[in-house]
Formats: sequence, structure tokens, C-alpha cells
Amino acid sequence: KVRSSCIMAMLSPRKLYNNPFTICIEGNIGSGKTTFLDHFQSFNNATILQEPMDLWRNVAGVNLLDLFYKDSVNYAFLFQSYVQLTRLQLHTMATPSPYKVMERSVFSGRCFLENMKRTHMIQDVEAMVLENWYDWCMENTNIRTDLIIYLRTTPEVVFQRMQARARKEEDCVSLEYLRQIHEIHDDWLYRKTLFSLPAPVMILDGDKSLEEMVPQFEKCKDRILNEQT
Ligand code: DGT
Repeated sequence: KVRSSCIMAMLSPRKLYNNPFTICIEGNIGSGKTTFLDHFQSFNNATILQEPMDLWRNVAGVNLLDLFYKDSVNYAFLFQSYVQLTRLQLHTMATPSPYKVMERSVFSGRCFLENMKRTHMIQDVEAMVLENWYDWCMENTNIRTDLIIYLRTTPEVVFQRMQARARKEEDCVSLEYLRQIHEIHDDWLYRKTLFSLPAPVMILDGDKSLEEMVPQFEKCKDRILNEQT
């Protein structure tokens, strides 16, 4: 994962786009967002923004992602608050190209928050503070979203992938948690009942293997070009 400070350093001050066409890649943990994002490297004029996970793992030497999974009752609010800040920084960042492709968004952060509420991981008052921040940012910052690509997966499939990649912070993540995150994503992007959609949604089958994903990526490219014309 690329630190956003590195991303900043990569940006050349030659010409910056303050309002680039923005595509957000969404989906459960282990749904293949990073791999999918890599395909966009070949897309002309696109700035690829991977999730700033390294920042979450080192906040002045503290691994907040790890603390969240080890002791979510005490750290969910703090972690979610920092995640929201780092996502906002990416949303509002000018890019050196007219397309911005992001892994997740403040909107999926809102999904995780919704799950925290449903499972009583955080107190109502903590959720309210985060929601107030979120609402304020929606109204007062420039968060452009033109297309959401939802890599829809089966919880059992992503559970296996997660176990195979064995990210150390995630060793205690259960299938039950992945089911919850799946339901929230489905409520939002598939059933469309959770909260309003900021952009059209394209749903792709994220259970497919890497090779099978290539034609899906091409489909996306066409869709993006069509949205632009
Ligand atoms: P991929 O490329 O589809 O396999 O995706 P991952 O697993 O590399 O990336 P992602 O965003 O699904 O999750 C990275 C880790 O961070 C994972 O343990 C879930 C966690 N995470 C990401 N965003 C949030 C959030 O807003 N809230 C909470 N509580 N956890 C989050």
C-alpha cells in the first residue's frame, strides 16, 4: 500500500486537476480491490490512490489497525476517526491527471461505521460525533464521485483469501465479521437501501479468479469512457 505522503511526493506540480473524474473501487475485505486497482495503472491519465493503510499502521509509532482488531470496544472510535480523516485527504487531493481511481472512499468508511453501530462496537454518542463530522464534510468539502465499482463477493470466498494472505493484524477477523461487512455493502450498493448513492454503481463478480477479472476490467474501461462522453 502506498502512503499518502508518498503519493503527494509523486505528484508533479506541472498541472493539477482539482476536480478529476473520480472512480471508487468498493467491496468486502479481500474482494480484490488492490488487484483491480493495479489494472488501472495501464489506464491513460489516471492517478491511482491505494488505501492509506500504512498510515493507519503507524500513527506516531502506534498501529491503530492492530489496536482496532485487538480491542475494538476501546479503539473503534479512534480508528474510524483517523480512517475518515485519511480518506478525506485523498478525496480532496488534486491530481496530476484528469482521472482519479481510489480504493474505497469516505462512503465505505460510513458503512464500517454503520456496522459498528449495528453490532454495538461503539457507543451511540461516539457514532453521532463521527456522523456529524461526516455530514459536515459532505456539505462543505469537494468530494466528487462519478462511478462506483462494487466487487461483489461471497463472505466464504473472501475469508479464504484473507486467511491465505495472512495479514498479521487480521488474524482474529472472523467469517462472521466478513458476513456483516458483506451485508452492509450489499445494503448500500446492491439492494440500495442504506444511504443515498453518490454515483452510479457498476457491480462486478469479485469471486472470479484473477484471469477471469481481466474482461471485467475492460468492461469498466468502456463504461468509464462512456460516462465521460
Ligand atoms: P482487497 O484489496 O480487496 O483485498 O482489500 P484489502 O483487504 O487490502 O483492503 P480493505 O480496505 O478491504 O481493508 C484493509 C483493512 O482495513 C481490513 O482489515 C479492513 C480494514 N478497514 C478498511 N477500511 C475500514 C474502515 O473504514 N473501518 C474499519 N473498521 N476497518 C476498515
